[in-house]
Amino acid sequence: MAITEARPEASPSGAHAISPQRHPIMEWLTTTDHKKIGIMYLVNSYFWFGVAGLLAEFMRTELAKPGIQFFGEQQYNELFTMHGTTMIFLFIIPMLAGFGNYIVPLQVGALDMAFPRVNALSFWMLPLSGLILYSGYLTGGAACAGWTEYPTVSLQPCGTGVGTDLWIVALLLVGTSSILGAVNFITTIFNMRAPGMTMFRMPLFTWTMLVTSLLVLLATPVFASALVMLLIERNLGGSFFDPTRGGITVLWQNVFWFYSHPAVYVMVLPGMGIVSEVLPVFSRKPLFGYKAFVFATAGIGALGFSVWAHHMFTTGTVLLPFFSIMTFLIAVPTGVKFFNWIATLWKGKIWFTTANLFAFGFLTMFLIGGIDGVFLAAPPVDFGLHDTYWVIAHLHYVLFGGSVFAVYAGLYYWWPKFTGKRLNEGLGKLHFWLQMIGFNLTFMPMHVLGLLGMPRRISDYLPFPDWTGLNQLETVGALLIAVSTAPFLANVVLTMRRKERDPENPWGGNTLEWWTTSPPPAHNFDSLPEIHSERPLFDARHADELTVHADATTTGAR
Ligand code: HEM
Ligand SMILES: [Cu+2]
Repeated sequence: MAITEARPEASPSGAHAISPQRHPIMEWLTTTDHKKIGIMYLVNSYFWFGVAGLLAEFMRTELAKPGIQFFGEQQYNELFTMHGTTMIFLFIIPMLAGFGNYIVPLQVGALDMAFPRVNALSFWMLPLSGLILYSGYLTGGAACAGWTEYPTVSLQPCGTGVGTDLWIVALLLVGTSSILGAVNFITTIFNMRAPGMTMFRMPLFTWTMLVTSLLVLLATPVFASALVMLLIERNLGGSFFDPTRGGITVLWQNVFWFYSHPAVYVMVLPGMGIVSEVLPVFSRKPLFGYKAFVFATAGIGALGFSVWAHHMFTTGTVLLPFFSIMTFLIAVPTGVKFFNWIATLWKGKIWFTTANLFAFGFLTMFLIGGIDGVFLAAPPVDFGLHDTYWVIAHLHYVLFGGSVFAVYAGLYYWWPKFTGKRLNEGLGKLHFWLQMIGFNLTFMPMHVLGLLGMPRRISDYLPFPDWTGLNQLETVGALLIAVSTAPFLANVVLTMRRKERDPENPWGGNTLEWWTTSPPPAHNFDSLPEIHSERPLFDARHADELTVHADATTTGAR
């Protein structure tokens, strides 16, 4: 293929060229190479995915029938708190940052992140905060007031233990890590792009990481302030939230959601970016409406700051029409993106790889999650569904159906970049279908349970026959999700042990990360192509057929 001819020869010395004497373990522990740090992010986050998944299986086992089986109320409170907190703060957010770390410098043609040592610091805070969070279990009880940690609960007997303080400290660390990471991404993207890589020639994943980083930078300090207030209130006699001591309870909710709603986009925008890399490559077409996609991403980011109080409709303290309308509005740029994706697929030569299947999984499941959310955006509906299983269905269709499917799309797509070898497609497809079926079995019935009025965050429920049946279905689904990861893990091991390597650019990718070797050398690139569009490799392959103008600002080679 022309692409291998166009690719420059990489240095034969490879990644260890910089420090040949160091022990490989020391090399990983002290590395400032964004690729190694990216891999550590991914491995660490995936580990916490497993831990939080295990807690979810415990919850589903408890809920398989009415009555208390294994976990009493307090233990169940700890389970869903630790599950939600871990999934969000130790898995999804850092997992996507891991992709960003590995891929963004390569996609913009940079040698590394702007601040490599700060990058290492951002990473190492994460395993530490995980240990701090889970050490709560050693102090007689982990945090138990939900991942939202409302002071109405966290200041009450349930939350008086040290576990809640450890939760606060752990999240302060995660927040600091995120902020440092965001500064690093923003600086790298603004200042370290290769010659010719204008903003509107950047790959879409890089664009989504830029907008995500801006959200993190603006929102996370607000969350940090809330955490510090809660820490002071709990330990130093402050009174911010406790109304019996002059505090305002909904203050926490305002500050918390001012961060946590934008954080939803931190968890989803990079996933949209991954899907926007995967779909065009496997449809053999450029993404339809590149600029519209970029503006829609920026629009979602900006609107994301004006909707936080839709989590507080039932408190009676917020202006319902305003927050409702703003929430409906967010569906508009999201809809634009769906048009981008569908039009990209339209008449494309679709290649049904595992990565692409997961991207389709993202499109369909995230769409359901989005529609669930539009229902909740209508206050009269929300008043009925608030704190029921409908909300649990909605949040999992967004975060699992959206983010997790996108994460797997990214893993299958970029695995040959990380390792030089593709994952096995047969096992990959088995993984996809088991997960797809398990996911829907688990979370689709939650809509019905929500409509039937089953509240969230309960370890026991009344023995209505239709509740029990649906709950059992969900438990089976949750087991199937766990089973679905077995082919994936087996795939990873088998691929690692396989000797022969795949072509450097097995999918025919068009963005800069595919210009260099797989895996890339420590310094990333030996040379760079001329960049005239958002698909420099396509241009290089078709240089003889196309007249590309160096001053073209957008997509030259259609
Ligand atoms: C193996 C797959 C999963 C299963 C079986 C599962 C199951 C559950 C269940 C049963 C609850 C409800 C607890 C309750 O209200 O009583 C829950 C809550 C939650 N889950 Fe999951 N979940 C899974 C994956 C995920 C993922 C991937 C994420 C996010 C990335 C996530 C985020 C959350 C959050 C934020 C909550 C709310 C916790 C709270 O109420 O404080 N879950 N999950
Ligand atoms: Cu929200």
